[in-house]
Order: sequence, then structure tokens, then C-alpha cells
Amino acid sequence: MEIIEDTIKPAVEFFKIMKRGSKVAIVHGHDNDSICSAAIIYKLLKIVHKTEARLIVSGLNSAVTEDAIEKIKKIKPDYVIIVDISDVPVSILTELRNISQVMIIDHHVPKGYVKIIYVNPRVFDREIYLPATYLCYKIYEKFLDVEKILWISGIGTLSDMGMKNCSDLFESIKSNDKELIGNNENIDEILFDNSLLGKLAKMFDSGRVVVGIDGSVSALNVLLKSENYQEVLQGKYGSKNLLGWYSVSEKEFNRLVKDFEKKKKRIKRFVMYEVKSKYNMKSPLATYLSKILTNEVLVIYQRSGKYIDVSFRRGKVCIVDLNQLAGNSVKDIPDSNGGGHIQAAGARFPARYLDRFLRNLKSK
Ligand SMILES: [Mn+2]
Repeated sequence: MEIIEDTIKPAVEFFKIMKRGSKVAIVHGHDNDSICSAAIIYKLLKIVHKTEARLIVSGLNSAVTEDAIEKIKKIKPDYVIIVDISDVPVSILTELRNISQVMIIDHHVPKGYVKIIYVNPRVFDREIYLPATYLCYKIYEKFLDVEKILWISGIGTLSDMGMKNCSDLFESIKSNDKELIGNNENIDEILFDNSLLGKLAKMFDSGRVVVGIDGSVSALNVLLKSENYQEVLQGKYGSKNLLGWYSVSEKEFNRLVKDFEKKKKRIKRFVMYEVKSKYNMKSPLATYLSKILTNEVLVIYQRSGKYIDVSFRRGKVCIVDLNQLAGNSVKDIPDSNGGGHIQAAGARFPARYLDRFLRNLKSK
């Protein structure tokens, strides 16, 4: 595929020019695609550049926050690599550029960043969908044998629903780690519920779901320390925590699927549901429930402190642009944001604007 080669070329150059022993900081978000991207880049730097990169979690999954900058200022790295975070506010990017050389590896709708190295396939094709983990996997492949990171690449790419366009990765997993895919003929959503790779994806996500940011950081540490997925399943390197969180989140997940059936509301083409849970179940639940819809848009929301977080997903034959819908749903709401991908998006707004948000949706 041409686009992938064009996309990763500046990153490959970046790593070729980088000197051994350089100081590097990797800034990442909270979901599996982001932590798997960070893990792959970390391992690449460790082997090729003999560098232990510093990992910095952003306060938000979708944006680089001020607290991340404070940590970077203390480290004063030569290079900063930001993975799978779409929004880097201009003021923050300017600060970063004063300290270090910056590279962003992302796959959301492209931003007009300047004076940085920008690795995003959608610069070349706005519609193309290739998760950040897959981009990192392709970069790694230019330097090293990918055999040891296939499981991490599979977890991140599956979690971000990149099955369709990343078939070479899944073919490699099939031939090297057959057990992860099992006897599944089709590489699609079925893997979540019917494969070891799907189970691992849920396990690594359960840190974020049950504990939040600190859980994501723990999950990333397990990815970094483990040589292979067998060690994870054996409970090595802190993965005992993951196994515990996984069973908590599975139980809660099943409870919420039943609750959804009872309490979901249908308004025009929307199916709405408020998640009432002490865990961050909104996004895995939305991904699962979207598979049982056909032409509807699923709107799942959950309170988080003073805010409401929303996940938008669509049924199998639905063609609504969710990136646009999410943006429009909050456009007149102060202190809000909304957007993402055509097929999956999110929004966040102060809870007191719930009525206005619902009104905005109904007018669509
Ligand atoms: Mn992603």
C-alpha cells in the first residue's frame, strides 16, 4: 500500500537520524491503541537507540494537557513523540517545540500543525482508517523483526477496529501466533468475543475501565515488561492486577447489557442510553452494542464529575458521519468538545447542558 509507505517515511527518517542515547519522551493517551503505540515505540527505541524513553500520560485521552508539559519541562528531552492523540493545542505545541523536536503519530482528522514531524495517513487520504498502533508496527518493521511485537500490534489495532485495512498484520499474527486468532475465518468484530486476542484486548482495556488513568499506565507497564502474551496470562509483571480488573469489568459489562435492553430510549434514528456505573464502561459498551444495530445511531453517555462523556457509534448499514454529528451536537455548548472518526466519535460537555445536547441531536 502506497499510502502507508508515504505516511511512515518521515518517522523512519526521524528514527534513522536520531542519535543513540538521546533523551526521548513519549506522550500517550489512555486507550489500547494509544498505550500499544507507546509500547511499540518504546521497544524500538530501547533496542535500536539504546534509550529508555520516558512515558508521559496525558490528562485527557484526546488532547495533550498542561500537566504533560510540566513533566516534559522537567525532563528536557531531545525528542518528544506524541502517539494517538488528535488534539495538541497551539499554545502547548509552541511550548513543546521550544524544548524538543516533536513528532506526532496519529490517525484522526489531520490538523494543520507546523514545524513538527507529522505522521498521519489521512493527510494523504482523508477517509483512510489505520489505527496508530498499526502505523507504529509498520515503522518498527523498517528496523526490526516484528515477531515479538505482533501481539501488542494486534491488541491495539483490534481495539481501534482496524481489522479491515490492516490485513497484513493479522496474516502475520495468524502464521506466527495462530492461537491468538484461533479458527476464526473472518478477521472482524467477532474476534472480540471469540479469540484470545479479543480477551487480551479486553484485559488491557480493563485498567482504564475499572481504575482510570492509573489503570492505563499499569496496563502500559505490563506491555513494556512482558516479552510475550503468555507472560501476561501467567500473571507476571503486574498483570495479576489486569486479570482482576478484567473479571470486574466483565461482570459489570454483562449487567449493563441487560440494563440497556430495559432502559434504552429511541428518538428518531437515535438509540440513547445513559450508563450508570462507577467504572468507565461507556466506550466498550458502545462498541459492543453497535454490532446489534442496523441503521441507527447509538448515543451512549456517562457522567464523569461535572461533565458528561458521550460515545457515538453506528449500526451496520448506517452511513451518518459521526465525526460531524459529534461536533454539531455540542457546538453551542461552552467548555465542550466533540469529534473523532466517521464511524466512531465522542463528545464531552458540562452536565448542566444535557438538555441542550439532547435538543441539538433531535434537530438533526
Ligand atoms: Mn486510535
